Amino acid sequence: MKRYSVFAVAREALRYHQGWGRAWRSSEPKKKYEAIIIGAGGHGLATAYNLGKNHGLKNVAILEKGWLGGGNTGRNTTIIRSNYLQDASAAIYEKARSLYETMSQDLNYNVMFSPRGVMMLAQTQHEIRGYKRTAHANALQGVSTEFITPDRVKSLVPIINIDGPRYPVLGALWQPRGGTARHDAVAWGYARACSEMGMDVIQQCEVTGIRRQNGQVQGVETSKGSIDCEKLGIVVAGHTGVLADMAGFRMPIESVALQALVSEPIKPCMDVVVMANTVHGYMSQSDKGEMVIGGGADGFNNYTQRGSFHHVEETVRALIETFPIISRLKMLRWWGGIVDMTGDRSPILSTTPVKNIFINCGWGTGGFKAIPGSGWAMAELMAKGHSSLTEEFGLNRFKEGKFIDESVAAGVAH
Ligand code: FAD
Ligand code: PYC
Repeated sequence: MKRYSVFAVAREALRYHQGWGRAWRSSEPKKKYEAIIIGAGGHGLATAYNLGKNHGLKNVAILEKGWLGGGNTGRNTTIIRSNYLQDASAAIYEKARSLYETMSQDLNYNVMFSPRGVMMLAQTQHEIRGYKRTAHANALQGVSTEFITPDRVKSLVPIINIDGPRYPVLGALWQPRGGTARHDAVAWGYARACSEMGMDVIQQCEVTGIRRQNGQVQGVETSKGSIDCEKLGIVVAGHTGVLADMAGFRMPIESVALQALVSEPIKPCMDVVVMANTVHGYMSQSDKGEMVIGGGADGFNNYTQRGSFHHVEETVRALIETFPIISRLKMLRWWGGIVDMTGDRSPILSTTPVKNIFINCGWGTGGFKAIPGSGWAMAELMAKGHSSLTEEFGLNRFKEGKFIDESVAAGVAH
């Protein structure tokens, strides 16, 4: 008789309870799908969810080479905000932020959205000008942000040192309805909803080839065999270049490591998110009490899911000046993800040179916040061939020079 450990039984019970029976057992793909999405990160899962919910396309498979949310979606620092400069960006990021407000109810899954407020510190005259400009643009776009004084910063974040010798705090761009959510719950919630619609979420299924005929997609080769599809969505973040190569075209994307770390847990001491872009550091406190810390992306291309030593040292050094109370904290965990950077720091949601292949990538260091809006827009693009939210994020902008410069909004991690 087969014997199960207590943990295995508990795990199965949890899976059953979460309604993932189909997704977890379905390791055998069907022969043909209306649509295949490559990548079970937040953007791939949200795309599939919206294909089913908004467009009635439910014969869909989501193929994942690792595990649900095991890419950047489960590795990020969960900051959600929509304080971008350009109108096209404000539209998609604010759509996403507003969808986060109701996501737990929509998915019937607690994603722990916490609109605690996000501030970006201005620590140079240049940043003051930049953030005031963003606040004015946001007012016109209907995004609620404001530029606040150092005294207001201090009252919102009592542990901050606003008189830092190198970089005093001169003000901040404040978005009161920005915040955080639990990243892996976002992936799990979407996966369960997709599974409930009858879709197949197939893990440990690596796409190794993309079949085409007469300039049109036919299907994919995977580690579990060959599968046909009518439409294909490539949503693989840092592996975009690899998948595009399989489909026979090139992408204007670079893959680099971005890292983060958490401290040992301490009592609640900071209830907003603070980003210090000039010194390349940011910090929030998790529900468990850990200080969640991150900094800039590595300056070289890489596919290794870990960060470099010099960055972590720089980040911690900068944050200690701004938050002296963290100087004696022990660090608990440290990890990295491979992010997909475009030259203008804006995403790509686009048709491609191959008919019926669509691509969603280029979210770089800032795509967690965009997941629900991106999924909504990408599904519309795949179902109808166009979406008002994706129009300006097409691949042709790199040919035509119509860049959507968001280097200030991308801020800290670049
Ligand atoms: P992913 O979650 O990476 O999903 C892509 C999936 O594709 C992966 O699971 C991968 O295994 C799979 N895949 C790849 N190749 C194949 C293949 N051949 N076959 C099948 N599957 C394949 N954003 C924010 O908004 N706020 C933040 O605070 C923030 N902090 C960050 C901190 C860190 C340390 C990192 C690394 C990123 C951070 N980001 C943040 C960025 C954010 O995490 C990403 O932009 C977002 O998660 C991208 O989601 P995705 O679904 O596109 O990619
Ligand atoms: O996009 O807000 C963001 C972010 C913070 C840290 C990494 N990305």
